[in-house]
Amino acid sequence: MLEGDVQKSWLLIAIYIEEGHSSTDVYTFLTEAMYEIGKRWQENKISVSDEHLATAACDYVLTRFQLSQRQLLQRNRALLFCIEGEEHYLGIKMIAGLMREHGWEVKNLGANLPLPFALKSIEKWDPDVVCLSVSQVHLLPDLQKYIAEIENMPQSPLVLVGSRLLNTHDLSASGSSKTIFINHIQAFKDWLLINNKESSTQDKMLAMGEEI
Ligand code: B12
Repeated sequence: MLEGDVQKSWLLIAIYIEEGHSSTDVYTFLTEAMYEIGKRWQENKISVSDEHLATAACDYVLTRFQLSQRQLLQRNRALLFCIEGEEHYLGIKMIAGLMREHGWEVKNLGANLPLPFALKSIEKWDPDVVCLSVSQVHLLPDLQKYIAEIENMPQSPLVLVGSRLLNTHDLSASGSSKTIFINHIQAFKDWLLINNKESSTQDKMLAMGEEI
C-alpha cells in the first residue's frame, strides 16, 4: 500500500481471502497495516505523502473487497458517519461493509458530518442504529453533543460509537446507559450476530456483484 500499488495490494488481499480468511480478518489486517503506517509516520520514517498514498490504496482495496461480497436481504437500517472535523473514514467504511454483509441496509455518510445534517438525515431516513466514528482526542467533547441530540430525537435510534480511542480512553461518560461503545471489529461482528439472531433463519442469499 505504501508503494501506492493498488493491483498488488488487492492481489495480496485476494490471496489472503483464498486462504480462507474471513472479512473480519481482512478488516483487521488492513486496520493493523494502517496503524503501522501511522507509527512509521510518527517516527518520521515515512512522509505525509506516503501516508496519503497508502490511504488511497487501502480505500481502493476496501471498495473492491466490498463489491465482491455477497449481501443478505436487508432488514434493519443503519446510518453511519464521522463527526464534524473527523476525516479518518476508513474505520466506518469497514463497519458499513460488515453491516451490509450481515443484512443491514446501510447509508454511509462518510467523513466530517456536521450535527444539523446528521439530525436531518436521521429524521428523513429513520434508521434503527446510528454509528458514529471519531479518531481524534480533541473531538471527544463534540461526540457527547452528537450522542445527546441523537438519543433525544423522537425516532430514538440506538447509538453505537466506535473508535481507536476506546483502547486508551474511557468514553462511557460521553454517552447514556443506552449508548454502545465498541473499539474492535471482531466485537462489532459479535454484536451483529447477536442482533441478527431472530431473523437469521429466514435469510435468503442475494448475490450482488462478482465472486472473487
Ligand atoms: C490514514 C491517517 C490519516 C489520513 C486519513 C485518511 C482517511 N480518509 O481516513 C489523513 C492523512 C487525511 C490524516 C489526517 C490527520 N491525522 Co491521521 N492518521 C491516519 C492513520 C495513519 C491511520 C487511520 C486509519 O485509517 N486507520 C485504520 C482504520 C480502519 O482504523 P480505525 O479508524 O481505528 O477503525 C477501526 C476501529 O477503531 C473501529 N472503529 C472505527 N470507527 C468505528 C465506528 C463504529 C460504529 C464501530 C463499531 C467501530 C469503529 O473499527 C475499525 C476497523 O478495525 C492514523 C494512525 C492510527 N494509529 O490510527 C493517524 C491518526 C489517527 N491521525 C492523527 C492526526 C493527528 C491527524 C491530523 C491532525 C494530522 C495533521 N496534523 O494534519 C489530521 C487530521 C485530519 C482530520 N481533520 O481528521 C492522529 C490522531 C491523534 C489523536 N489521538 O488525536 C493519529 C493516531 C496518528 C498519530 N499517531 O498521531 N490521517
